[in-house]
Amino acid sequence: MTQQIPGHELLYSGKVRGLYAPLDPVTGEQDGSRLLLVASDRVSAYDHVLSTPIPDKGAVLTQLSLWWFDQLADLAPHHVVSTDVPAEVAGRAVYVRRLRMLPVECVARAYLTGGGLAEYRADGAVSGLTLPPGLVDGSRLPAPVFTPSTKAPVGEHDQPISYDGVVDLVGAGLADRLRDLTVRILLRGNEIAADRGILIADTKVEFGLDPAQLGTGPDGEIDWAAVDPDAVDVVLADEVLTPDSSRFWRADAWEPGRTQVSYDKQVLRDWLTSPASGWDRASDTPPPDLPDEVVTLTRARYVEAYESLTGEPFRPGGHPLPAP
Ligand code: PZK
Repeated sequence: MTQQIPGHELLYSGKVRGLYAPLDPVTGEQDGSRLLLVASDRVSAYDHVLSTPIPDKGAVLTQLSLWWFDQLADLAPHHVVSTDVPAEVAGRAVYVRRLRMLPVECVARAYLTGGGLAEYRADGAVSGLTLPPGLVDGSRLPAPVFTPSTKAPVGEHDQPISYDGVVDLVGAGLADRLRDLTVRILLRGNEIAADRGILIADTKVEFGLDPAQLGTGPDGEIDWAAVDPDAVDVVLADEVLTPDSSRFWRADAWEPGRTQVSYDKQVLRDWLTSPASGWDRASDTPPPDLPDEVVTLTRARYVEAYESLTGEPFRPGGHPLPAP
C-alpha cells in the first residue's frame, strides 16, 4: 500500500501521505533530527481513498505548500529543510525538521460550512464563540474564528474542542500563540488568494516545537503547559493552505445559502454521486475506479489552483527552467 523508499523507514502513513525517517547509511539507525514528508497522488472523497490516483497531485500540493511557507515566513518559521529528496519521490516530498508536535489540530474558519455550520445550527456558536444570527451555508464570518480539534487516531474523525480545551492541553500561553498564528495564516491566505479569484473558507494547520528548545529528545512525554511560550519557536509544520488542508472556493461562484462548489473535488464528487458511477455513497462498498475524463479534469483543477495562486506555471519536478 505505502511506498518503500531506500534508506528510509516508514513511521506513519496517513490517507494520502506518508512520513519517513531517514536512516544513517553506516549504522542503519534513524536520523533523529529529520523526517521525509511524502505526498502521494491519492485522493479521498466521501471518506474513501479512491483506487485511481490523480497524476501530479502530490507534486502540486507539495509545491503549493512550499510557496505558501514562503508567503507566510514573516508570521511563522516553517519546518522545511530541503527539497533535495530521493528520485522516487522527487517534487512531492520534503525533508523537514523533526519536531515535537502540539496535540491540537489548529483550524480557523473565515466562512461558515461543514462542521462549523452544524455547530452553529445547533447552538448559534462555534467552538464556544457566539456568532451573529441569520448565517447560512457559505456565509462570510465577521472575522475568522479559531475552531480547534483534538487529533484523532488515523481513520477516526477529529473531535472539535473549545478554546478552554486547548488551554487544558497546552497551557494558556501556547494556546494563545496557536490561535493567533492560525487566524493570521488564514487572513494572509485570503488576502493573497482574493486577488487570484479564490476564497479559502477554512484551514487546518499543525505546529511543533524544536526539541532542542525543550531540553528533551525526540521521544518522551512533554508537559506542554510548563513550556515558556516566549522561549520557544512555534514552528509551522505539515502542509499549509493546500486543497487537502483547506476548503478552496471560486470567488465568482460564491453564493451563500447553498453548498459551495469545491474547487478541486467537485468533478470527482459529481461523477461519484451520478448514476454513471453506479456507486451508492450510503453503501459500504468502495467507490469504483474513475474514468479518464474525471481524472484529467480533476488533475487540471489542482494545477489551476496552483497556477492561479502562485502566478507560476506548474512544473512536476518543482525546478525552474535553466536560464537560456
Ligand atoms: C508529524 N504528522 C502528520 C503527516 C502522516 C502524518 N516536522 C514534523 N516533526 C515531527 N512530526 C511531524 C512533523 C510534520 N509535519 C506530522 N505526524 C507527525 C502526518 C504526513 C503523513 F502519516
